[in-house]
Amino acid sequence: SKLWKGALLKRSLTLPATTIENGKRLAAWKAVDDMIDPKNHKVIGLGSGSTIEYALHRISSRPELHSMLYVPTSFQTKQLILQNKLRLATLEECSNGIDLTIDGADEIDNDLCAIKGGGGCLFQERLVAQASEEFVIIADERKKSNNLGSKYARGIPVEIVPMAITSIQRILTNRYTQANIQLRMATPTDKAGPVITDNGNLLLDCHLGPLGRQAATIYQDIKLLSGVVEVGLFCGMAKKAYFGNLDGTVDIWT
Ligand code: ABF
Repeated sequence: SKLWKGALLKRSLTLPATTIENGKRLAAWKAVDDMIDPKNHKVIGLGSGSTIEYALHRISSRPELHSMLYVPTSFQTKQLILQNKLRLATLEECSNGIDLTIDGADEIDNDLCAIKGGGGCLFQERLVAQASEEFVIIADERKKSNNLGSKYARGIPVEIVPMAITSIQRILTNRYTQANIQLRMATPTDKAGPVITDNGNLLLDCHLGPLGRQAATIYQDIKLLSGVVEVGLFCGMAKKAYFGNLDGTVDIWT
């Protein structure tokens, strides 16, 4: 269509039908088309990561979605909103809240509990999600899980104020004796130093093993420690999850 624009959009249109990237695109496009209401929505929150880029492309291709405000959850998403010439708003400006937020995730279980923060944006993602009337997750089929923590290899991300990093790593290591808890480094060889989040903090990746139904409890236990800014376990937040499958279909979990 003449309405479609943007280099990345062109890239996504040429994707073979059975790729992970196509799964991301299918989920993102369906969620945008199903969930954003051009007549009633005024403010939309946008998550971070590669799947959310496809949501941006879809929004960009539909002029009736250009009048509303878009709230980013990271430096990456802020740049995408600007590049796509959409209307940018900060969370502070949205005194009436956010109508809907669409975001990616790293692993999602049948209760729509999700591991998030593989991209390091968990704090702003949570802030925007909790300010939203509705929260929807988009992902490719690899992210479906029967037992949270059994699939995503990097562990539960925890964002921590720098001065607390050593003490919290020690506390968590003592508390979860089977766990492997690592400071996230910018490169595998550690030469570039630790990852610094958009908020100037550090990240611990906590391999706790499969969580079963304990995810919400573990979230609270870790979040209660002073110095912890956010924990990448999002339970009881999502209303729906859209999964793009390799066979070209989309599954919707509610
Ligand atoms: C954000 O981006 C994060 O919470 C999650 O870690 C990541 C998912 O990225 P992708 O869509 O690239 O897999 O949503």
